[in-house]
Amino acid sequence: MPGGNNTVQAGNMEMPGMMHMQGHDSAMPAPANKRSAEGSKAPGAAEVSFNGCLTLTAEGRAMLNVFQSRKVYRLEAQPLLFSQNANRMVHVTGYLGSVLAVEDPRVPSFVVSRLDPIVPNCSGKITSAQIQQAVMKQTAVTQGVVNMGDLSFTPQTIILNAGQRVVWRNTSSVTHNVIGDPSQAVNRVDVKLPSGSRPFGSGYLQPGQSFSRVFDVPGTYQYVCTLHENLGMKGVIIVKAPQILRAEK
Ligand SMILES: [Cu+2]
Repeated sequence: MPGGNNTVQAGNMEMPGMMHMQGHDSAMPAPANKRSAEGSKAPGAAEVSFNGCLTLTAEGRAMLNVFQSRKVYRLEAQPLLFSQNANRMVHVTGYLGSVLAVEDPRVPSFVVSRLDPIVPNCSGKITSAQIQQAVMKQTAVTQGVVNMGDLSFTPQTIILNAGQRVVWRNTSSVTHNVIGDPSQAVNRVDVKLPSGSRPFGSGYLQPGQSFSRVFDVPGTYQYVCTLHENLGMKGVIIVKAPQILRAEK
């Protein structure tokens, strides 16, 4: 298992009040690209991201308690988005400040343009490394391609919106398969599907061959390569209902 990429995004964790980066040729080329494309909403307002626990007050206000910080923001966006994600650790991207009157100057507002749930609770036992890993999983995947190595699916976990297609490519030199059917698995418990979804299987995939499937039913899918299941060749697909978990303003 190669672990070399895990440290690359360390600087991306939490960036309240992030400085504008000048276009240095040598350092950190990638992260700035995404931001510059979206920076036209509020003049002077730089898009920033936070990780934190989303809670709802008795009055129904959405608050973000920033991870490993005393900072609290009142979140603004679609109420549905917040009620679906209450008491979860979330990754929010958006803008500081608001056009609305600030009710409590000690609690600044944060206008959410995008929200990704990253951990289904707000346990204090979560480490920043785990948060970072979860954020990377959430944000890294834009297209559903899974490469099949000698004994692994890469990425092992892929996150999609409902209706998207996953393509598995056998990029190794050995035969594999993709099995999301408990009755075909070596160990039934290795395969799990959301209720309402249909089992699937690719048949044998020789080196160079591929298989694809569209995922319409939201939920978590655990699948295996039955030829290497006992050696740990397992994968996970998380299919999200986009209208609930993602808000584009
Ligand atoms: Cu295999």
